[in-house]
Amino acid sequence: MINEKLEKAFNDQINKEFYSEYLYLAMQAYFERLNLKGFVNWFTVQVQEERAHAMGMFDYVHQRGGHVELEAIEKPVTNWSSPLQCFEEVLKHEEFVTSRINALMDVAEEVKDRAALSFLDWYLKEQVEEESTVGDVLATLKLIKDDSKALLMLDKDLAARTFTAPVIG
Ligand code: OFO
Repeated sequence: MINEKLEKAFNDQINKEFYSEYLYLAMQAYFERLNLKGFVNWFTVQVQEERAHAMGMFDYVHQRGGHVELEAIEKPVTNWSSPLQCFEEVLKHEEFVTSRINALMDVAEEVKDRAALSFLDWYLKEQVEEESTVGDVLATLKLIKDDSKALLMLDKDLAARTFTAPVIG
């Protein structure tokens, strides 16, 4: 049976993961408005990944005999001044998520739940990958500046991203 404090911390993180899904869906809509279909595709995959992150924890809490209690999802920002500014926000958000996963692991450590720590290892590695992927797109956007031809080339690259359901834990 999962410790109550840890159950609450998992529930908080499930809410954050659903918020991530919602935020990236808002960004997907932003790129739809800009008619940049490769970016739209990139966010479509990102949205699916966030849902998988949330559901991985949702299933885990149940597997451990705990209860999931869903809370309201915060309204995300829905507009950005440029693709560059949008990706700056993506990186900031992923760094925030990393800090939350670390905090969740702190609770698992505090209540000496080694099984939960081992489960959360996957999320920690995933955050390293997420920050690196986002950092790459951000670095390219910084180089592009106002060059619309280069932006369209990046858009074409981002159209190639595909979703593979992760095996969590
Ligand atoms: Fe983007 O990693 Fe989950 O939130």
